[in-house]
Amino acid sequence: MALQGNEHDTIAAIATPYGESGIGIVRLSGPQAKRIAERIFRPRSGPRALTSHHIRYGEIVDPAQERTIDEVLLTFMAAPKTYTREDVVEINCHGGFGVLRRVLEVVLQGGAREALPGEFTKRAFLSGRIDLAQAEAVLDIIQAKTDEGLRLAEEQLRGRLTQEVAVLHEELLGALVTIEAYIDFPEEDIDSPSTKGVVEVLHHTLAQVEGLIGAYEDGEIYRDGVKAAIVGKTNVGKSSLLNQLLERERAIVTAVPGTTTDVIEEAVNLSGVLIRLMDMAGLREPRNEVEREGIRLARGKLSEAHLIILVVDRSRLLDDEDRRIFREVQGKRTILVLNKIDLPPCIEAEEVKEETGIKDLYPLSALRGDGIEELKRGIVGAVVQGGTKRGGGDLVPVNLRHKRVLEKAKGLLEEALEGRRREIPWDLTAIEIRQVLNHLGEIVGVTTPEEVLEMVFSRFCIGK
Ligand SMILES: Nc1nc2c(ncn2[C@@H]2O[C@H](COP(=O)(O)OP(=O)(O)OP(=O)(O)O)[C@@H](O)[C@H]2O)c(=O)[nH]1
Ligand SMILES: [Mg+2]
Repeated sequence: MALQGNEHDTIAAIATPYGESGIGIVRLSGPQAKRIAERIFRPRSGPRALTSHHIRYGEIVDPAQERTIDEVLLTFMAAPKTYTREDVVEINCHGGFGVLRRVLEVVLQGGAREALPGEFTKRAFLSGRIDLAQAEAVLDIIQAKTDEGLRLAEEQLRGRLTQEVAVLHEELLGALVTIEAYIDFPEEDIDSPSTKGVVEVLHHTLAQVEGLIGAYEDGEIYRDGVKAAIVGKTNVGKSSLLNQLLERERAIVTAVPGTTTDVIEEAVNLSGVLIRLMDMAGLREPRNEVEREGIRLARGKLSEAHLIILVVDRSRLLDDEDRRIFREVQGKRTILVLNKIDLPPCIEAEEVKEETGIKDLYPLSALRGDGIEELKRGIVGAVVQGGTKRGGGDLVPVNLRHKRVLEKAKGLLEEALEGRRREIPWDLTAIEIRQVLNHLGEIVGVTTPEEVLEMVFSRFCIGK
C-alpha cells in the first residue's frame, strides 16, 4: 500500500517548496537519522558527534568523493521530544533545488529512504503524539488561506474537536456499561437500566452530534471560503460591482445588455473571510445560443452559492425580469444592492424591500465606488452572523471526513432512540451504542480503518 512503508525505516525529504529560496530544509526522521547525519556533516569546529537540540554550523560532504556540497546549519533532535517522536535531523541548506536534491541524495545513499506524502505527520500520529484530528489540523494550517481558517485549524491542533468527542464518548460508554452489566449478569439482580437515563444520554449525544455537523458548515465558510453569487438582470452593474469589490478591472463592462456570458470567479479576503465572488450572465430570456448557455451556467452557480448578492438598478423601474429573479432567489441568504445611485432614482428602497422581502439593503454606485465599503461589511456580517450557529468565537473545527462519520453516528443514535421507544431488547440498543462509539473513535483515529488513514495522509505534501 502506498503509505505503509516500513515504520522502522529512516525517512528523508526536502521539507521546503521546490524552487529558489533563501534557505531550504532536508529533514530526516528515524533510528538512523543521527548516524547518517554524522557521516555526511563536517562541523566547522567542535566534535563530529551531534548533541541533541543544538544547532551546528558546518558543511555537507559527499563521503564517497569527500566533496563539499553546501554550507549548512544542522540540528539533531533526539527522540522523543520531536515532531515524530523519533530521532530527527534538519539540515538548513541554501534554498536551490539543485543543492537540496544533492543533499537529499547523500542522505539516501547513507541509508534513508524517501518519505511518502505526510509520512512525518503519520509517524507523529502512530507514535501517539497527536491524534488523527490533530494530524488533519496540521494540513489545514498549511493550507489556510485566511486568518479565520488558520484560527480554526489551530484550535483543532490544540485538540478542540478531540475534547468534544471525548466527552460524548465517555457519556455513551457510561450508558453502555450499565446496559451490558444488566445483559451479562441477569442472575445478579442488577436493576434493569433506567430507560429514562439511557434515553437522556442518547438525546444529549444526538444534539451534540447535530451541533458538530452544523459546525462543519460554519467551518467550511472559514476554511474554503464563501461562495457569493452576484445575481440580477442584464446591465444592472453586476460586473462593475465585481470589479469594485476586487479593486481591479477583472470583468468586461459595457453598456450592452448581455455583456457577461461566462461565469467569472475571483476570491477576495474581506476581514479574514475568503469570499469567492461569482459574476455571471444577467438572468433573462436568452437572446441566442451563447446567452442560453451562460444563463444555464449561472443558474447552476446560483444554486451552489452560500450567499446571493442581488443587484437592482435604481435608475429604472422594476419589471417582470427583476421579479422573476426575486422569486428565484427566495429562501436563499440574500443581500440586496441598489445600484446606480449616482443617477436620478426611479424606485424607492422601501419598494424593493417590500417586493423582495429582504431587509439587508445597500445603496451604492458601482461606477463611482460610493457605498462599496458598507457593502463589504454587510457581506461579512451576513456570512458570519448567518453562518455560525454556535456564535462567532466558538467555532469547532469539523472537516468533511468528520462530518461523514458524525452523520453515521447521528443515524444510529436516531435508530437507538426509536428502539427505546418501541422497547426493543437491551442488547440491540447496546449494539447500536457500540457502533456509535466506534464512529466517534474514527474521528480521533482510534478505530480508523487503514484506507481512511491512507486517504488522510496522502493529501499532505512530501516532507510534512
Ligand atoms: N451611472 C452608473 N452606471 C453604472 C453603474 N454601474 C454600472 N453602470 C453601467 O451600466 C452598464 C452595465 O454595467 P455592467 O457592469 O456591465 O452590468 P452587468 O450587470 O454586468 O451587465 P451584463 O453582463 O450585461 O448582465 C455599463 O455601462 C456600466 O458602466 C453605476 O453605479 N452608475
Ligand atoms: Mg456583466
